[in-house]
Amino acid sequence: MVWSTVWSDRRWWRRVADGEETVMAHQQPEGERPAGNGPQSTERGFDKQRNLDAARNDPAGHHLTTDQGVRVAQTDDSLRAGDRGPTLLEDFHAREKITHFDHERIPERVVHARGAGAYGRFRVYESMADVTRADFLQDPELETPVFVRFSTVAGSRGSADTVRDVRGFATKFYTRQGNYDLVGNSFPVFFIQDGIKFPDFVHSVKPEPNSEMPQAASAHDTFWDFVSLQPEAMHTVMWLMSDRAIPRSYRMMQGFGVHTFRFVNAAGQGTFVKFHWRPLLGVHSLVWDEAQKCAGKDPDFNRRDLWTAIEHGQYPEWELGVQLVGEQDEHAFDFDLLDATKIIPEEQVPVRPIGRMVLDRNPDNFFAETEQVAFHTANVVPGIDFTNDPLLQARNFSYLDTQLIRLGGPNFAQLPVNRPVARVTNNQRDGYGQQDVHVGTASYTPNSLNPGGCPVTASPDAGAYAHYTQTVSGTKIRERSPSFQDFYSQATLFWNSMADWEREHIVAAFRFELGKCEHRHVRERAVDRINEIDHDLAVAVAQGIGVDEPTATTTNHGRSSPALSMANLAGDGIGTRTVAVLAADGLAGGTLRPLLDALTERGAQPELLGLHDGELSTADGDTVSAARAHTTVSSVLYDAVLVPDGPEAVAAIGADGEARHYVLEAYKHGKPVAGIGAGADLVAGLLDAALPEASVDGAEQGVVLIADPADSDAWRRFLDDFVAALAKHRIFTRDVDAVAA
Ligand code: HDD
Repeated sequence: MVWSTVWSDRRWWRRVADGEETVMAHQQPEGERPAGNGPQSTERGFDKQRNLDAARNDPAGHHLTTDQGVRVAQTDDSLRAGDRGPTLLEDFHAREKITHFDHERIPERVVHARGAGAYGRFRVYESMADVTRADFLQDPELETPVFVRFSTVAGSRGSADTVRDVRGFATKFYTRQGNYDLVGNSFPVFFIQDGIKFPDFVHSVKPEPNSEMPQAASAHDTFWDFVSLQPEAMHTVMWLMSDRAIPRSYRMMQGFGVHTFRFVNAAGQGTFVKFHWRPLLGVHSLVWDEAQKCAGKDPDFNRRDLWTAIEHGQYPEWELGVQLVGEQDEHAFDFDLLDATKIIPEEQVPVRPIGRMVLDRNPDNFFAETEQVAFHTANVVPGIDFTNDPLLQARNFSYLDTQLIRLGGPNFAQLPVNRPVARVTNNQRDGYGQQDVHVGTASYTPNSLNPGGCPVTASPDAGAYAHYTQTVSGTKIRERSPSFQDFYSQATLFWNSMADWEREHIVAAFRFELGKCEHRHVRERAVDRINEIDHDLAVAVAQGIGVDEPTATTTNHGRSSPALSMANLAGDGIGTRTVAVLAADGLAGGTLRPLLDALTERGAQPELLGLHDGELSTADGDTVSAARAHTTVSSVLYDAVLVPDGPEAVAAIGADGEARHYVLEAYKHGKPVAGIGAGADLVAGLLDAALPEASVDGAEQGVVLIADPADSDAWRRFLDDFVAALAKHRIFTRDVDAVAA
């Protein structure tokens, strides 16, 4: 019997749907039960959570035991000869406890060590049968469980979240046909074209080997030495210098499969495909000064943001899109589809939205799930295949290999988070940590000893993977194709597509990064490379880092792609935006409550930050609770800052240097700042003092003030203006350089 027969068994389906009993794999009656880690069926499809239930260990209602299940009476003192005597070897409990602790750590991922994960679901909008036979892309009614892990690349497991880096965006689809892993990044391109360069690239960006500095940063000599000697990196370097490298939230970040993959339909026909994830909250980033401060104020900034949103039921969503290219058009572009340093401009091939993913459950245990999850680009299902992209080919080797050392042997696919919901049956045996109890005498194919010679192979019609049929020929050669040799056109395309503020941030990023390089020749060579992208950009960078401006003038091709600019990807909602509402005793409760309600109704998250924690007395004799004291957090951890009304409270806020800093720092970072009544006077006064030369208020500048909150028209306008400013995310038209914050 093959699994498809088991799982289309109507009897079992009915039992689950009717809720007659909780059915788990290990409770299935003999004959119906899938051996090992079988699929878990629900009305909605195949439920990974049921599959995980078997592994969940909840201490509620249980005694403390040894690993052998023996109950423990005392775990605070080791067994000893006399109360001041030596510890006895006989103390099996102490030895087991300490030994297990000694072995708690496993090697961190060699890249992408720092990450955060969540479970969710994916559903396709309409059948994609015309291009792929992948089962999870056929039926809009079918929900496929997923686990997603976001990560930074260069830093260690304990490094800060908000460093300048690419972000990993890896999705494991637990499909009925087996696990499909889309192991992507937040940039659509990569630094190198051939995987054989990956160790070189990673060694260059990791901390320098003599000093192990700097942590989680590309701003050092070895990185810039490498990328300036390996110019294929320059397109991705442009993305790295842009604000894309400091996302406001994983929930506000695009994801890309990067490579050109191949869809294959039931007729065996192939179509090239690039994958795109688009966040429904829009694409937003931090600013660099803020990102650096966040790294100290809250090193878990992005991880906490994802966790908290899911805990609050604000489930992040992404739309999956594809760019499809017919095989006949493989050579229709001025770049090679197999070159992972290139995008297909969306103006040339539009992104077709095909489905939606929502993340709605945090893991129960970071180590068991987020740390032990093992992604692999070669985890594909029927209907999805590879291309000859040499970066992808190397990845198809590396991911399996790395799990063997990281997770300690070949049975990592049996770890709960990695277990497919599809039935696993094969003749792979033994190894460290084997979880399955394989039954039967024959562990080979073909055999005549197991009933029916099982496990037997299946035909593609019965769901077996069929590799795309392709004629391959060629001379054995260690050489890059001439079609991979254009290193700069798309870097220029990216630069040309940026809004003014994006360009300013890129110049500042180059100056910061290269300004950290000790070797002058590295700075100079990097400027030469930038000059190949755009002369004006290179001049601007050179001026900031004290090297000669490049004399060679280069020609910018002038093309742009609007889809590349974050200015065009902002979205318009304020869902989950955080607002720091500064508060002190004596604040005006009458205007505060409707304000908080109005923001909350629109999905934002205002937080009352008291000059002290606990209850705050309001001017009308009531009390409100502070969410926390303002000294425990910082303006950089919020999307906007607001000072409410109440002369007594505002006087106290105005007298507190840290509270004043909230307003000025938020302004410097382009965030909306708002004030009500006396609070408006304070905000205006602070900004006037900081920028005496400039006219800084005005809703269009994101400075939203209301003098008289009792004026209902003005109040409505105030709310609308504040919401509109929040939706813009940042106001980058401000001149903030003079603000000392
Ligand atoms: Fe990789 C991890 C994404 C090129 C070798 N990679 C890793 C992760 C992501 C990516 C998201 C973390 C997965 C997780 O959360 O567990 N990697 C990419 C992308 C690439 C890329 C989008 C280019 C398009 N990677 C790449 C190359 C190689 C590797 C060329 C090797 C030849 N990557 C690895 C690895 C890692 C890894 C060493 C470390 C931990 C792991 O695999 O599980 O095998």
